[in-house]
Amino acid sequence: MTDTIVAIATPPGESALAILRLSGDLCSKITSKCFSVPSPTPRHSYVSEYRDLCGECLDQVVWCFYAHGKSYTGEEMLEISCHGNQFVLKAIMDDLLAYDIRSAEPGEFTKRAFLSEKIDLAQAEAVAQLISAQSTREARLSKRNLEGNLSEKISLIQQNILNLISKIEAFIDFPEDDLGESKSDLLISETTDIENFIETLATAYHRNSSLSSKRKVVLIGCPNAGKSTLFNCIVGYDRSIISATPGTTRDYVSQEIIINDFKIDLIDTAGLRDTIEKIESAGVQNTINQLENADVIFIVVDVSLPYPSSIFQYTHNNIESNKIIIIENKNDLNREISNQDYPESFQVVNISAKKNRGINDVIDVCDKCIQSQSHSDHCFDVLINLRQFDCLSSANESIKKAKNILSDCDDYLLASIELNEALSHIGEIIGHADNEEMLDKLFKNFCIGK
Ligand SMILES: Nc1nc2c(ncn2[C@@H]2O[C@H](COP(=O)(O)OP(=O)(O)OP(=O)(O)O)[C@@H](O)[C@H]2O)c(=O)[nH]1
Ligand SMILES: [Mg+2]
Repeated sequence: MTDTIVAIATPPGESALAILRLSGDLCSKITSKCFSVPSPTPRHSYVSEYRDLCGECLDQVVWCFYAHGKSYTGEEMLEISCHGNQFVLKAIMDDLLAYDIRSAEPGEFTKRAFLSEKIDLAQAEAVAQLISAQSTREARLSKRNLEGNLSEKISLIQQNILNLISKIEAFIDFPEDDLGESKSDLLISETTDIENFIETLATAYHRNSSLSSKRKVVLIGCPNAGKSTLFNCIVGYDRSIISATPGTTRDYVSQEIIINDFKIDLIDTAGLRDTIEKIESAGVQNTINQLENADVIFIVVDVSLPYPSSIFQYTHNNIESNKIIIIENKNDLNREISNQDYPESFQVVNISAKKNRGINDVIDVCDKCIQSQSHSDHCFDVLINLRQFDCLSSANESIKKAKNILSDCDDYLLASIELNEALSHIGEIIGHADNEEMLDKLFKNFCIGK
């Protein structure tokens, strides 16, 4: 009998609904005690009052029972949807904990799914990757891994290595069947094919940073250019203070937004100017710091004023010009600026933040700029994380050694040992259930309830 575990599977805070999830042998006892349904039909939605140990109704809930062997974890499971109020959730949670049920550890549901062989380790990792995906493409690729796309490739590699081992071992067992030069060449060529396949698969790891990191978009400009007004227009509410007094924004203000396929940290900054005022000068330094690692820099200029040449001293040489976009703001006022003054390579977008005109153009140009920097194509539609990359690299080291041994044609037993070593590294990608330490390390990074 396994412990029965429970977790709140939805994020904290107020919401229309929240979900509690249970896994273990006590699930059917709970349906009997709390909902008075002793033998629920699996995968059927019930609407019931949740009655606690004292018989008091805590909420009206929708629940679904999953039978042993036919659930995510492979154990009996129960999912309860209640109203998304923290007091309601706490009351239900406390009541469940009063039975012999304990709070789930992070990732414990998925760990149980893995241990009961419902999914392999690569699929378990895909669950965490899907939940934390930072871009549409990362989410799509994680879903493909979860469906078994990576596991299929791993199993193909395993098959090919096993074939190779059996051919070599046949020679070891029957040395009188001389391999001959052509057969030996064939083995080397098969080894090279496996090596190349693993190598190509491993390179998918290198595009991870472009798939799985949030993008950073920074608004800079002279004081009063309208940065905060534009910032508020993009985020959709009054996040930053706007005023006609130059030097209003001091600390930078950051807000996470989503533009099409990417999560973005949009950052409003203090206006750039030479100042001896201590706090403002700290703000200016903060702005300069924010330019580091920025994916897109919007230079907001006020078109009703002359060209602010001073601003370009801050966008020093090491910022690539394709990351910089000029936003000509206040186009509802008479134009004073001359656009001939801009460095030629910069894109220019014309808007009035105050009148909410041209904001979609800003969003479009930002999206295009980010897309153009995202090289996410690869011949395999898979996601490879660091752990998997390390396993692939170690496997390939052994494959290379085996190939060298085969080329020298001296010790087939040693080549077979190396190939078995490679097989073991490849196997770690989809997982051995006996490596407790590795499993604990891996699942502790999951969220609770998953
Ligand atoms: N006419 C006009 N006024 C604008 C426009 N955008 C901003 N303003 C005004 O310009 C003034 C400064 O706007 P902010 O958004 O606070 O400017 P900022 O660049 O954040 O200024 P600092 O935080 O001081 O660096 C405010 O009075 C805004 O209402 C615009 O498109 N047209
Ligand atoms: Mg401001």
